Amino acid sequence: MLSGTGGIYTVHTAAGETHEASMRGRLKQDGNAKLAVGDRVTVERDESETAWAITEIHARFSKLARRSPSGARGERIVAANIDQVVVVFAVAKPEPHVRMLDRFLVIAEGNEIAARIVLNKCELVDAAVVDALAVPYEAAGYVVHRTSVKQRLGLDALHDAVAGRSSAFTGPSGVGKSSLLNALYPQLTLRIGEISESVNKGRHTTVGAVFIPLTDPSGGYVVDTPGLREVGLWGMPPENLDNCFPEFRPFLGSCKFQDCSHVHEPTCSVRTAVESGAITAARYESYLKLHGDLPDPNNTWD
Ligand SMILES: Nc1nc2c(ncn2[C@@H]2O[C@H](COP(=O)(O)OP(=O)(O)OP(=O)(O)O)[C@@H](O)[C@H]2O)c(=O)[nH]1
Ligand SMILES: [Mg+2]
Ligand SMILES: [Zn+2]
Repeated sequence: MLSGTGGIYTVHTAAGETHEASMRGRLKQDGNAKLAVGDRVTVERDESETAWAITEIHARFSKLARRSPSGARGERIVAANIDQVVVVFAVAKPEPHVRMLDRFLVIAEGNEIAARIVLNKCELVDAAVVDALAVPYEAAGYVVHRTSVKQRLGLDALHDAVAGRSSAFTGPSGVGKSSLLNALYPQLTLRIGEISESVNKGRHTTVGAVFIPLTDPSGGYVVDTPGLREVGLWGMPPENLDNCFPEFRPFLGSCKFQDCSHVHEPTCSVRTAVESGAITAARYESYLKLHGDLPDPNNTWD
C-alpha cells in the first residue's frame, strides 16, 4: 500500500501496476485504523467487478512507529515493512539539533530498524563543521552520508545505500528529504519547499508519508515523510533506552547493578566508558535527557 486518504488506498502490485482500492467490508471496522503505508495487502476485484478491494492485510516484518502527538493514546505507525531509516538533517538552514537527531535514531533503534544518517546542505558550511557533527555518530557505528543536493555531492553513495531496499526518509522539515529523493531518482517529482531565507523555517511541504516504488533494476521503495518539528518517543520503557544507543551495548550487563539506569549508580560501566571516551559525552547527555523525559512506567495511562 503506497498511500491513502479517506478510505481510498493506492496499491502497487507485484506486476508493477497501481490500483485504487478500498477496504473490503469485513476488514473495515479495524482495518482502516491499522493500515499503514508499506503494508502488504491482497487485493481483489470487488463485487461490482469495476473497483479493487483490499481483502487481507499481511503481517509486517517491521514498523516505524512513534508516539501519537500531544496527549493522544497509542502509537502512530509512520510506515510498515521498512528495512532502514534514513535520518536526514541539514548542517545549516535549518540549524541541526543533535538532541533531535538522537531522538530519531532512538525511534529507529526502538523499532529495531537499521538507521543511517544524512547530513545535507554540506556546501553551506566548512568541512570541519560537518566533521564535528558527523564524528560522534561514526564513532557510535552509524554510517554518515555527507551530501549536497545543490552541488550533487555524496549522492552516488546514498543511491547505493537505498537501491533494492525499503528506506524511510525522516528528519525535520526543510532539511531536503524530498530534494534528495528527487536528486537520487530524477523521475520522481516530489514537491520541494521554498524556504523563505528571512524566516529560515521550513514549512511542511510534504504532507503524509508516501511509499514510492523505485525503478532501480534491484527494486526497492523509499518513503518520503513530512518533516517533524517534534518527535515523541512512544511508550518506551526507560529500561530499554540504553539498548537504543548502539555504542552502549558492549558495556551493558557489566554494571554493578543489573537494572542500572546509568544515571547515578556507582560502578557503572557506561559512565566509565564515557570517562574514557569510548562513549562520547554528547551522546551520553542525550541519553540522560531522554531518560529524564520518558514517562514513569508506573503511570499506566501513558
Ligand atoms: N543550500 C541547499 N539547499 C538545499 C539542499 N537540498 C535541499 N535544499 C533546499 O531546502 C529546501 C527544503 O527542501 P525539501 O526537499 O522540501 O525539504 P523536506 O525535508 O522534504 O521538507 P518537508 O517536506 O517540509 O519535511 C528547499 O528550498 C530546497 O531547495 C542543499 O543541498 N543545499
Ligand atoms: Mg518533503
Ligand atoms: Zn550502568
